[in-house]
Amino acid sequence: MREFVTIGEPLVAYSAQEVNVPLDQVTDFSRYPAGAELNVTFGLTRLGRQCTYLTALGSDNNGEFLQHALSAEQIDTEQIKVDPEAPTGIYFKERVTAGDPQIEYARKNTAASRLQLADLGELDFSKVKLLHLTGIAAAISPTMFKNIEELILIARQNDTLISFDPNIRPALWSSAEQMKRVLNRIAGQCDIVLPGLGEGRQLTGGKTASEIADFYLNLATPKLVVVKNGSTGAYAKDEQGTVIESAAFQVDQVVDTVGAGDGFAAGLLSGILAQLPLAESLRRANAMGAFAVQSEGDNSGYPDLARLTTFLANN
Ligand code: KDG
Repeated sequence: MREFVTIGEPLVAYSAQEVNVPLDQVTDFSRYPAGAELNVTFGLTRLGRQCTYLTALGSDNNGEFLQHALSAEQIDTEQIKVDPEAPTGIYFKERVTAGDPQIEYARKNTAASRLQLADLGELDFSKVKLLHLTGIAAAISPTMFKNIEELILIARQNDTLISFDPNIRPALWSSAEQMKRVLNRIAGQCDIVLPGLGEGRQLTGGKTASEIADFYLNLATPKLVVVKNGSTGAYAKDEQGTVIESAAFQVDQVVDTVGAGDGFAAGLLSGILAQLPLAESLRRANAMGAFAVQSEGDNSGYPDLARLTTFLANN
């Protein structure tokens, strides 16, 4: 497998073309590849990193659509199982001019939710530098949760760094208590934790970015916590107590906020893989977030490395 590995559920996003119309009245949708882990993988690949994505797709037109999209981005799809017995997950997304859009999932008993790590054969972690996990994958099924626990063990045995974005999705959990307990347990086993400010407040009870960072840095494994705060920027603190705050870039028009956090993660992790100083990785992360919010698809705004470099040089 390649230097970056993730596991999760790719979704086909059906994105409303009518603006500020509730989903039940929308008739015109465009189709995009989506899913938090897929978004991060797309972002990293565009920035020149080598990525492997572990998942399962149904043998349906949505699955084919995602296979084409992953192959078009040159992502390693060797470890993608096709499950003829289960559908590919999809979701519908509103188009709004202010705030976050409403979304609705159709992702119960999907191919990805049934995937077992053993279905993918031997996973060779010898060249893997970074394993990225999210709380969405942890939530979709007990089977996928077990995959995450197994991958954490494999990564630990291979000295692979692990990053974790809690990506709170209350609709996928049976209770807020369960969500909090499970996500914090995973976070405690990962090296890099990337909560949003609102997510961090819900998960830790801390109010400020500094309190949230300290909560995770006091657990067994985390060495770096980066608290994302949307249009404001990000707060990072490492195990030595070094704090770096990095401001967000201003954008003229926000088209869609979904996928901005994953773009941020891709920017940050690309810098970490390239062994850039943390302050530079955070600038990359904020820049990716700024690109992301200016386009409709969850990942369609992510730039390639040349565009990102030009943007950073000019801003
Ligand atoms: O972070 C963006 C994701 O929310 C989006 O692509 C869809 O994975 C998705 C989800 O579960 O919400």
